[in-house]
Amino acid sequence: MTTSRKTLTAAGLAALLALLPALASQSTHAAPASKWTKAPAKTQPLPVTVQGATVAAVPPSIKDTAAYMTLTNRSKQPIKLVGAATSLAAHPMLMITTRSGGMMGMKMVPSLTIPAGGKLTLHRGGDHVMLMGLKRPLKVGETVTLTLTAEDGRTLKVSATVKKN
Ligand SMILES: [Cu+2]
Repeated sequence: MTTSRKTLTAAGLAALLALLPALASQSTHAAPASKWTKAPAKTQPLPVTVQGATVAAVPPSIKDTAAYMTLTNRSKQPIKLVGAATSLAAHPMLMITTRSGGMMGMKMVPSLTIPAGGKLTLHRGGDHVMLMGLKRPLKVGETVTLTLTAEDGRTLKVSATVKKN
């Protein structure tokens, strides 16, 4: 009994050892591959038109601001935005404005959707792209770049003007 068990274990171990390099190489190659195979297939730009993109000017001591714009979806499918990026701020994020019992607040959300053939308006007191942790003071009138990312990996570059409200 003991002998056969030992044999099994040894065989099992040998099989496992033989598998390990395969598993290891699979895991190191498979993860980036699945992540990147999506990107080349989605090189077309998002069918979205941007109008009136602005970033609210803030005094140099204030490190958070927000970006506003109107996004028009020219496709027949809703487009879910899942992220925002910019070199301007440490933590760009998608936010909604909440109201409860007369109190206004903001809440980070995982996505904002532009309805099929419709518009999503990002505005003060509504949905917006929050730019937390500004890395430098913004100048009124300057143009800054934001990148919005959709759920399928496609991105949209947005040029926004820094404006005083
Ligand atoms: Cu906010």
